[in-house]
Amino acid sequence: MSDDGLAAKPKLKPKPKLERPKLYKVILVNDDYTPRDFVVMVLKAVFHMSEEAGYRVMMTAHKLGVSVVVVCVRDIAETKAKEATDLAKDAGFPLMFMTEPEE
Ligand code: TYC
Repeated sequence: MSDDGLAAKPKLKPKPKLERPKLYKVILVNDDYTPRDFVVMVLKAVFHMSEEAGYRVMMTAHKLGVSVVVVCVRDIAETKAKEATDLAKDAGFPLMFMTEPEE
């Protein structure tokens, strides 16, 4: 095919750059009052963890003071942290979940 300059050129649409969303950690905080079983129950109910994973995360917070539960987008992290903290509050326990941006 000779190039008469009329051939349709593929349109080069500039691709809008999708920024990768910033990720947030949900952090479980230890306290002296919430029963271990209750912490594991919350981790299973809110974060869909297995008994074993929940126990491991709970024991890490128990021993070290804090433990990372999950890393996800901000909206989900804040919703889950609030849901879990509220579940404990309703049961009369001071259990706390915080969120913080991942470096
Ligand atoms: N330290 C609590 C106890 O001995 C158990 C516990 C573990 C509470 C982890 C909170 O994030 C926590 N009953």
